[in-house]
Amino acid sequence: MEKLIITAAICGAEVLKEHNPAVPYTVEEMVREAKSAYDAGASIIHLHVRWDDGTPTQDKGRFEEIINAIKEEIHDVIIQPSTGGAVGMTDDERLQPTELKPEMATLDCGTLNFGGDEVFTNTENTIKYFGKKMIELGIKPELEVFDKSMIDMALRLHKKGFILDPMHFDLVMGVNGGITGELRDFVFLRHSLPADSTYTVAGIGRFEFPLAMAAIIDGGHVRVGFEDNVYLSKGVLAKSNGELVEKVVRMAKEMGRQIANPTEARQILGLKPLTK
Ligand code: KMH
Ligand code: ZN
Repeated sequence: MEKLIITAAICGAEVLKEHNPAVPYTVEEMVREAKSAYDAGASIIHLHVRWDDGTPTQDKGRFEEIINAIKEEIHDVIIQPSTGGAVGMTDDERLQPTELKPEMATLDCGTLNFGGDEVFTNTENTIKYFGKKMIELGIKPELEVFDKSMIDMALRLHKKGFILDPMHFDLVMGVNGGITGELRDFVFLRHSLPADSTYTVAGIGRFEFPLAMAAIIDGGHVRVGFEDNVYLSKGVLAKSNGELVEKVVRMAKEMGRQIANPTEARQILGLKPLTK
């Protein structure tokens, strides 16, 4: 079986220090959390950024500052900025980090309720616009799907040339408004993907580790991190993103699955090798 790629979603746009004091906002905190995840075995950092007071932003300069600071500490890690940003941001606001030409970025494949009155809007034209932009800039999209219909949308837009092969999906499961994190739904989504695609699974809250185990067994890949879940186990806050990654590494080892380093992750995902 392919080695396991672990992505750490270290920050997100919604989770706060009130939920877990280790949630990073400042440049130094971002570096600390990225490094803890990398040292534990993550090869991809899914990155949202905040201002020092915790406000989410897609500001290009803030992304640049934080990416440079992370890369100074961990040179070979794959940085995957979010183009989802936070609910309510405009398309062009969300796209700012793509101007830095990262290797990967997320591409959200549909609109969903996001709890309360919040709606995370991704119209068909938004997805086409983001897809085209990523092709122009040579960025590999991680296709974030929060429900089965979003896989179908990605496949339609792939046929029309807005998304290129090889496709890589992120099954985000358990968002309030999206598909549940139950195993039955994981099997449904997983078997709805093209055979030549790769996927990672991001289980929200209590679904994080059961779905990680399902993907480990199935040959998929795993995303963990404070964006999705702040607990190491029931009622026990994780001290760092690294602790969440360490748990996945332990689970993978028990199941005989080896962990991919960033070079191996690039090979699996069809990314260019690092030149220096
Ligand atoms: N913060 C959510 C509204 C992404 O990173 O692409 C969107 C999100 C998805 O987190
Ligand atoms: Zn995200």
